[in-house]
Amino acid sequence: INILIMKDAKIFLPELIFNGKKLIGKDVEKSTRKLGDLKGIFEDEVTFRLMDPEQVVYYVSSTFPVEEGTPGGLFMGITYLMPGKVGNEYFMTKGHFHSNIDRAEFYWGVEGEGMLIFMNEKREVWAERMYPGSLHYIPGGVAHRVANVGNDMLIFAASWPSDAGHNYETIAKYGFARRLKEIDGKPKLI
Ligand code: PAN
Ligand code: ZN
Repeated sequence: INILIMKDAKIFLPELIFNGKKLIGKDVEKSTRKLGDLKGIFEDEVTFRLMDPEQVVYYVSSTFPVEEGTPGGLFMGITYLMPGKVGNEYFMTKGHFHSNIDRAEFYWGVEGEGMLIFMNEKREVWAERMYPGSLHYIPGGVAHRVANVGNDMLIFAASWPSDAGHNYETIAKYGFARRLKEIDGKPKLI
């Protein structure tokens, strides 16, 4: 009897679309990092100063379904990192530890060729190649940064806990213990 009078549960369309390249939806927020915002992260400061500070190095489209800092929620963002170099050092993201340092994250490659650089609290550095379909688990306590090692735009996606937070200060002050440079046409962590 009950079954006969029960209404169907609602079926909705998704609020967000990730069409493999773009994150689409009403609450998608875009942030942009220009060369001028990345002062101090590249080694060759002479070359850096000759470059256009207005040049866009990367932008991130993100969705924040809950308020920043909420325990248990998740965020997602797609990063579009341009090809280029400052001297022989590839264009890269600022890089950060999470403010709640034990919070982990997934990155996955969507388009282009990249290198995901990891550094733990002991300042040990390692890297993984990033390419369409590559999936990367970034454990808690590990700083992360991505460099574009190809000739085209690098697109990668990320999902991180809503209470991770971003600590950019440690990397701004001490950097990564190694730099990813193009040596004899190949990326090397030196
Ligand atoms: C990513 C990064 C994004 C940009 O969404 O925030 O790739 O890199 P920076 O934040 O280092 O400038 C992420 O790791 N979120 O936690
Ligand atoms: Zn992160």
